[in-house]
Amino acid sequence: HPEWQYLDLMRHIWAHGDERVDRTGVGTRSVFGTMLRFDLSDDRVPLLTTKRVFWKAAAKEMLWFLTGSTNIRPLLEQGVSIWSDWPLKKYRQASGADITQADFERRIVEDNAFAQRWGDLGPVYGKQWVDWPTYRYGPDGTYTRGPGINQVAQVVESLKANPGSRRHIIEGWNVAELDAMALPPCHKTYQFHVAGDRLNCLLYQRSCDVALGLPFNLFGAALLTRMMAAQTGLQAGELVWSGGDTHLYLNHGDLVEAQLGRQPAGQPRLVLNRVPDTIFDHDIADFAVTDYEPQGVLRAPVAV
Ligand code: DHF
Ligand code: TMP
Repeated sequence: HPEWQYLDLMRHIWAHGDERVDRTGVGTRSVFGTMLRFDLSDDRVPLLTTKRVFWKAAAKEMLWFLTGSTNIRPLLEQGVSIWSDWPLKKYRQASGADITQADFERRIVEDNAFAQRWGDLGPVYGKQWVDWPTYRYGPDGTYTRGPGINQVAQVVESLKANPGSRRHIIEGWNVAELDAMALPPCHKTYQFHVAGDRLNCLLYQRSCDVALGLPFNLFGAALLTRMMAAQTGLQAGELVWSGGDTHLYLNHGDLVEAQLGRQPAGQPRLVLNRVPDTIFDHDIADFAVTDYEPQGVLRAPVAV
């Protein structure tokens, strides 16, 4: 079963990872330089069965990237709270207010001015993917703004026009803007590759929370690959996932122990019900997961 790769990685990190103090102060066990491979053919999707993964939240996050939005408001309107911790922390620090996460989220949804002021994450994935800022160097030695670049649209076009290219890349790591981002991109580089009628994808993730982030990131990358394949008349081939600092937080021990006591079972499938005119016109209703009978939810705290 392909999921053993995930469980073996988890077991290896917990047993042999280097213990280190990380940015969040929680501490991790970590290994550097890891790889997982998943066959995406025949609607197969790397969706974990050893715990329930809320794949619709991951799908909504991916569609939110494609809209170019960097504000958590549209996510909250769809019931997705995975990006709330960071704006909430900032608001609490700035205002000194002792607001609950639920009240903060309600205010973001109900109060547009509040959402503009406190709900934005800076120029994160969505901005870089579909509106990467450009600057033109003029004869007088000054820069002027050029039009933004839609990398996703460009890769769709390059896959069709020049499938053999080795330059099909969507990049999140805009060095000049990292300091304005709530979190520099983790899943920072997606490279696509055409082999015959197959579309392969390699995701390079510089930093990976194996227990919480990775299940979402694998599903998201598979979904993106499927949408790209649908737009370009290709079949999804293989997802190659590659991690830099690949870690387990020290407070995830209960989850690790519980999950490693389970056995993967079943082969979930991701069905695309509809292929819209462009990759930007997808709706969550376009996606269905079948044959998914996961074991129970495993909760763990997110390190902020
Ligand atoms: N920080 C850290 N430390 N780890 C992350 O995985 C992470 N991921 C981010 C932003 N910052 C991060 C964005 N993605 C969850 C999943 C993905 C995600 C953020 C959070 C999460 O909490 N998942 C829980 C609950 C999911 C739900 O209720 O919808 C899970 O059990 O999978
Ligand atoms: P860092 O910026 O100090 O590396 O912290 C980011 C943390 O968030 C790290 O634990 C990796 C995790 N993460 C994921 O694993 N996947 C994601 O999609 C995101 C946004 C973060």
